[in-house]
Order: sequence, then C-alpha cells, then structure tokens
Amino acid sequence: MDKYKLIDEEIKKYNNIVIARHVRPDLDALGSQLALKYSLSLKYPDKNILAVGATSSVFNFLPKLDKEKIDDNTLLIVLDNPNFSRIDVADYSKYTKIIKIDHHPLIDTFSDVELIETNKSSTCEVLYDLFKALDYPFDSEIASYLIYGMITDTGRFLFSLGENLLVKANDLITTYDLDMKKIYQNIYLRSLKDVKFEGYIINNFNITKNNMASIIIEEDKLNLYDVDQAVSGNVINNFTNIKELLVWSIATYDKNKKTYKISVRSRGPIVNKVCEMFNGGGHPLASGAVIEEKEEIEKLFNLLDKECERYKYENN
Ligand SMILES: [Mn+2]
Repeated sequence: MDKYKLIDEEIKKYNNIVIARHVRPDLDALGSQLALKYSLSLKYPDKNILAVGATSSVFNFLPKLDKEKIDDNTLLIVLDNPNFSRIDVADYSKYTKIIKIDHHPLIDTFSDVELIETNKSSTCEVLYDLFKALDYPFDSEIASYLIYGMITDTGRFLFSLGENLLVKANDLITTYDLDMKKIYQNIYLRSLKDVKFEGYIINNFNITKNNMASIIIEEDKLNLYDVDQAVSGNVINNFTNIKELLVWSIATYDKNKKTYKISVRSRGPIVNKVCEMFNGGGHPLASGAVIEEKEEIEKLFNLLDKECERYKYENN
C-alpha cells in the first residue's frame, strides 16, 4: 500500500487523534498542524481531533491550540519534526500509535508509520500533496494555514521551490481567494526593537577570511534590546544574500534552559552535519544546535569556518 493510503488507514482506525509538532514552533509547524486538524475534522466529523503544544504570542493571528488529552486508544501524528527530544507533547509513551510526517532529513526514528519527503519545501507542501491524493477537504482557512508554511519555510519562495511548489501555492491562493496582503502582514510585520537588535548583530558579527560570520548573544544584550531568545532565530534569515557572508551563525543564551541555542544559515557549504555533532541538525543550508558549555560554541564556529574554507577551495 502506498504511504498516503497507509496513513489514511491508520487515521480511520482511531477516534482520538492528537496532532503535535516540534517545540518552539514556526509557521510551517503550526500551519501544517492546523491544516491537518481542520481538514481531518471536516473529513471525519465524529472523531476527536486535537492540535496541541505551546505556542508564542507572535502567532496570535492563528486559532488557539487544544489541551492535550490522551485516552486508552489515541493516535499521535507528529509533524515537521525529525528529533525525538523536540516533540511538543506531555507524555509520548502514552500514545497507542505514532505517525510522523516531515520534510526534514531523518534524524530519529520514533514512529510506526513514517512519511518523509525531503524533496519538498515544507511540511505544508507534504500535506498539500497528501490531501490531494486522499481527497481530504480544503477550505479557505485550511488553504491559508498551508500557504503560511510554504511561504515561510522557503523565505517567500526564495530558498527552495521544490517540484511545482508555485503551482501548488497558486492553486491555494486562487481557488480559495486568499487575502495575501493580510497573510503577508501577519507574517512580516515587525517591531522596531527587533530591527534594532538585527542592527546590533550585523554590526558585531565576527567575520573570518573564509566568510564565516558568527556572534554570541548573552542575556545582557537581549535585555538591552528588550527581545527574547526566539528573536535571534527569526532575524537570522534576513542575512541571506550578503556577499561577504557564506555561512552565518548566531548563538543565543536561553536563560530558562541554561543553554546556548545556535542557528546556522548557509549560501553553499553544508552545515547540518556539523550541527549534528552538537546536539542539533536540520536542513543542509539551514540548521541549528544546542550547546551547554560556552567553549563548545567556538569549536562549532571553527568547524563551520572549515566548511567555508573547503567550499571556497572546491568552488573557485
Ligand atoms: Mn518545516
């Protein structure tokens, strides 16, 4: 049986379904989660379908998430998440069966059924194809959730277009008459303090001769600019297409977890293999890591610098 049908067969068997995704969600995680919840709710109106996890106030244009409830026989669907440790549920072990749907390269195997399509731009694109194949319902709300993930995971259709992504996006936008002005405002309207913080980063990057840029942000700088740790992870995507930067990385202190969260982006050198050595991973050109000891951060930066050196050597 093909993967899509296998997933539908499992969904049919369960009355209680919980849909989860990675911690600290982005709009692909939340968009895919909400799209799946609402499409399944239309297709199977008698099932109890919950979308769970903690979210952030920056996404308050989206509907509220549900409180996690696990009965004896509950199916868990994990979206947009390759790491076992990053599933945003209270108790993973209480679920009867687990399905994973993702577009990240495989890191941990934690599900009974797995649909991984790394050739696709976003989990929202994976779901678009799955909904079409299984004839799951769309409406304008579901279409808008899918478009959020497609837009943001591709940097507004800049980083990757996948197969026919623009055709799929156009289908959602025109068939469901999406208000793109409002959708873009929801995604891109920013506060001045975030932009000032971005200015601090660009002014203080340490840039090597191999074009590797890095900075460590301690708590005092977050306080000075009145931003939280999550802002680093958002502003990093704005440094794309700067001629002097080949790889750029921001390490930000997370006072709650007492760790440094590292975000890495690249215009060419492969960075996810290096990140995997430091409790992280991700896409070849967009990755992250988590480091406890500050000395380790320099090791990671040095390895990224080596990747830049090699890339420049191989491509000149
Ligand atoms: Mn994603």
